Amino acid sequence: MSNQPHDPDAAATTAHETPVARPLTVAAGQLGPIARNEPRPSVVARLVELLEQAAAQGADLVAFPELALTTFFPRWFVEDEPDLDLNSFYETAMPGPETQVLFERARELGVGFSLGYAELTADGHRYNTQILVERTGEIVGRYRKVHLPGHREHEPWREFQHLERRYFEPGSTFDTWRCFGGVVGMATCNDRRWPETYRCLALGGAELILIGYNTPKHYAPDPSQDRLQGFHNHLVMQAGAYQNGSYVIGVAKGGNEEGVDSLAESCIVAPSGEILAQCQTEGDELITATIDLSLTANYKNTLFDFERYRRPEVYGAITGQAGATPPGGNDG
Ligand code: ING
Repeated sequence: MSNQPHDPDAAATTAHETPVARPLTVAAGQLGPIARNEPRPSVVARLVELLEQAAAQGADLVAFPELALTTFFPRWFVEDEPDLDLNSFYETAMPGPETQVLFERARELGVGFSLGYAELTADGHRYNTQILVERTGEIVGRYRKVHLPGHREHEPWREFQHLERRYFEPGSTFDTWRCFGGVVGMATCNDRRWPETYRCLALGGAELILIGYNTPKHYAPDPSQDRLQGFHNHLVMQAGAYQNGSYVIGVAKGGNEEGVDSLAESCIVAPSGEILAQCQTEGDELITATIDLSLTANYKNTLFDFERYRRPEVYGAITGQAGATPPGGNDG
């Protein structure tokens, strides 16, 4: 073991050879509203239609939204949950009888996808889950939402609830997977607002991050943010992409869903932070972009060369505590 201190600059002097291009055509399959009583087969047919459009445009991969099989049911509180027939919103098998057709069509078309849905495990655990499916129709990755926003108990003062902390348990890992010719990670909705999400995935080598979201335009705890929902949505994904040298696809379930105006504006973001494509409607809409995963090196090997520039020994506060500790405590 050399007793020389690690000199991250030593390696940096070598010229970076031009990486071999790794083109990939990606798509965001945005959904408009899903009604509370819309049957699964009807929703799956909408997803298949977007898959067909993607295949027609030569896409290799389509990202679908969070909770893409049902309405965003955490907007409701039900005294005793069976009234909501809560379990009717969860999938106990994936693929299941009503989603199998999506996997089969994807395999026939040679198009992979990510899909958000409510997961009920055999031992009774509930997660806000996303899966990653390769062009073979095989599930290659699964992510359970880490950052659950909103609240647990009924808050009747709100126009609508945001009870994800009641209906889901949080996930506990940010994983990445080698597929589609690169390294892919996933995150869900509120996760995109936390920089830790992108950094953990990028530390796992993520070159493409797929994020589904359901975002009400009205934020009850601070309505002054309502007018900024679109700005904040793109701000966090563009920053996350740039600061981690990764492509990001943000894909919405938008429009007025069961009376709640939800943000659309799905987009495909380059590692530069630039938006390459953006949805123009609040309904079912496909956007595509042909990206080159090798271009992530332009950032990962220079400005954001983690090995060379990061100082984890200085960042202890990030994993050592949850809340802020100002000098002299919170009362100053
Ligand atoms: N939804 C929202 C999101 O983070 C929210 C919660 C809504 C936060 C409005 C801020 C403003 O986009 C989910 N599902 O996480």
